Amino acid sequence: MVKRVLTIAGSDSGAGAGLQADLKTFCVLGVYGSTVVTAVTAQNTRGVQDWLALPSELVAAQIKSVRSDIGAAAIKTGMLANAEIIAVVAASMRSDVPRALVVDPVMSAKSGDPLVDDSAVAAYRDVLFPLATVVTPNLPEVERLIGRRVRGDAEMRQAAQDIVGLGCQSALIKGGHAAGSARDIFYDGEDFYAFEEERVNTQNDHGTGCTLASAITAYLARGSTLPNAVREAKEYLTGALRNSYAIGAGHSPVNHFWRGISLETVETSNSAIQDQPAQG
Ligand code: PXL
Repeated sequence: MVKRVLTIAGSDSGAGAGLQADLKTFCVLGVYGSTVVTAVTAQNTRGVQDWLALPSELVAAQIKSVRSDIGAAAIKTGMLANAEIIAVVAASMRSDVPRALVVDPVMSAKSGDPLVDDSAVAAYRDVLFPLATVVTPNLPEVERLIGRRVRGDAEMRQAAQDIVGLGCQSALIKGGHAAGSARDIFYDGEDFYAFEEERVNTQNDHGTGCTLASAITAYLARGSTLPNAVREAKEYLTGALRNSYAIGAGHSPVNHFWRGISLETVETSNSAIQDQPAQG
C-alpha cells in the first residue's frame, strides 16, 4: 500500500530546494507526495532574487484539500515564511494529529538570502515545535533559535536538549556548516546518536536540508524508527551529494535520482491507493 506524505513548503524555481526537492525525494523513496505551497521564490543556483509568501488562508485551504481526501501519514514543513503561516499549519496539526511531523525550520537559502520574516522564529519555538516528531535545524538556525553560538559535539548535544526542551519529541542538529566531517547529533529525549559521513567536497549542495528532512519523512511513513529514519535519510543524502552534477553557475542541486526509483515499494494499482483511508 502506497504511503502518503505531505510537504508544506516554498517553491524554488530552480527546483534544487523547496517543495521540488521534497517531491523528488518522495518519488525516489517510494511514497506518494502532496505539496502545499507556502511561498513562491524566484531563485536559481546563484541565489534568491525575490520571494512572496502566499496568504495564510490559501495555505490553510491547500492543507484542508489534501488532508480531507488524500491524507498523509507523515507531514514535513519547510519554508513557512511568517508567523501567520506557522499558525495555520499548527492549527491543522492540532485538530488532526499526523503520525509524524518533521519540522525543518528553514530560515535562509544556501546563498544566505533570508526566507522568513522576523516573526517566524518565535512562532516556530512557541507554536510548531511542541507538535513536532523531529525538528532539524542546521547550525545557523539552531543558533538563532536558542540565542547562542553552537560548535562542537558538547555544544551540539546541549543545543539538541534545549530544542527538545521546547516540546518536540526529538531534535537533529546538523553539523554540515562546521569544518571537518559532516557530523550530526540526534537526540530523542533519552539517547544521543552521532551520525557522521565523510564531507563531500562539492558546490552542488543546494537543497541538502530539504532533501534530508523529506527523506526522514518518507522513511518514517514507511515504518522506520526515528533513529533509523535519520540514518537512512543521511545515507540517501550523502549519495545524492556524491553523484551530483552542475546545472548552473552557483550551488547546483544534489542528484536525487542517484539510486533510481525503488520500484518494489511503489504500487500503482488503484485498489492499493484506495485501501488507505484519508485522514480527517
Ligand atoms: O534549503 C532551504 C530552502 C527551503 N525552501 C525553499 C528554498 C530553500 C533554499 O534555497 O529555496 C523554497
